[in-house]
Amino acid sequence: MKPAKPISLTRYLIEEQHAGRINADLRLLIEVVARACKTISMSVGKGALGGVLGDAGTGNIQGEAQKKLDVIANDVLLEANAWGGHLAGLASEEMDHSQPIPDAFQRGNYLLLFDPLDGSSNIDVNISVGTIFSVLRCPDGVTSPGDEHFLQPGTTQVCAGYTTYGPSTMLVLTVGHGTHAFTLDREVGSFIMTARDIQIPADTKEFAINMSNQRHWEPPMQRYVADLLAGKDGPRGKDFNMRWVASMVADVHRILTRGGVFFYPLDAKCRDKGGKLRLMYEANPMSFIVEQAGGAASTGRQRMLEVQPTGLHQRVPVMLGSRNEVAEAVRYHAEHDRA
Ligand code: AHM
Ligand code: MG
Repeated sequence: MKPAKPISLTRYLIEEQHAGRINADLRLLIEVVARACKTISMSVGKGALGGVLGDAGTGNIQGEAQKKLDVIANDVLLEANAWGGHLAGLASEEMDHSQPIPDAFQRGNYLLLFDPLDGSSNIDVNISVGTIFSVLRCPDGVTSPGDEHFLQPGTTQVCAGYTTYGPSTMLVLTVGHGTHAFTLDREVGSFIMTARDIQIPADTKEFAINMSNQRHWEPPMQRYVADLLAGKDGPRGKDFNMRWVASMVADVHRILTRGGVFFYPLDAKCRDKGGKLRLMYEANPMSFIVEQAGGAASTGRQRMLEVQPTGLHQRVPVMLGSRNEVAEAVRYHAEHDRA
């Protein structure tokens, strides 16, 4: 990552507004999300002392058991974003359907989607987790948006970001003019820019995948990863290293920092659902961030940001990161499909 002049998130957003790249409502929206993420960061950081670890005893629409922190993070984001007047509606991994902003509050022109606590299987073992979010425009003339109004391809996102709650808390953001990183100064309580215009190296020798699913992958994925593992002795002619945190935010953050590729491909276990990761609040925001950093993101068969969503909780295969390596994986899929 390139070091940056250490300006605050607030100053960065005001400069973007003065440059005509965002309006005041979007600036406020991002500030509110960032403030909510600071609150989540405090809860995550307290760990066992805050009584926030463990299962909530409930499940979400995806049939996944919710952790206490999944529920806490969702509530923090919902409350923070309800009353600012910048949003028309919200949708979350943890809610069956989207919610329009209540009648009691003023409504704005944006739609916010989020995964309040991604990687939550890692909470109880004190490994990095994060929040992922995506901002869309509410279609013209719609004042009380329903799920169908959120079903816009990733190319229409006006902002995407994630926060990683790791050794330090970082917010990584794009409004379509590069990808920038901000580190939380815990004493001051502000996000301070620590990397501007992040560029993911085009080539890499590092990949991230859950290898335990290997036998369930489609043939082109099996062949591609087998060639990576063959290293110098195989057709790729170089050795590859592997990392898997099982927190997409942490794995993507490593890729933004030093390059690499991340895969959650289709496998026999999740084929009926279309994949494991969710398009609207995981794959799309991450793909926007990665593309804005010079990387690429694909389903293996289509540019991620061009997928036309059909459901709020739709799942997709995900391949993203260093653009030449994503292109290699896509090539294996294309060759397989042609044959
Ligand atoms: P979550 O949103 O329920 O936490 O699930 C998404 C997470 C990603 O962060 C991560 O890449 C993946 O699931 C890990 O899956 P697995 O446990 O199969 O390795
Ligand atoms: Mg998630």
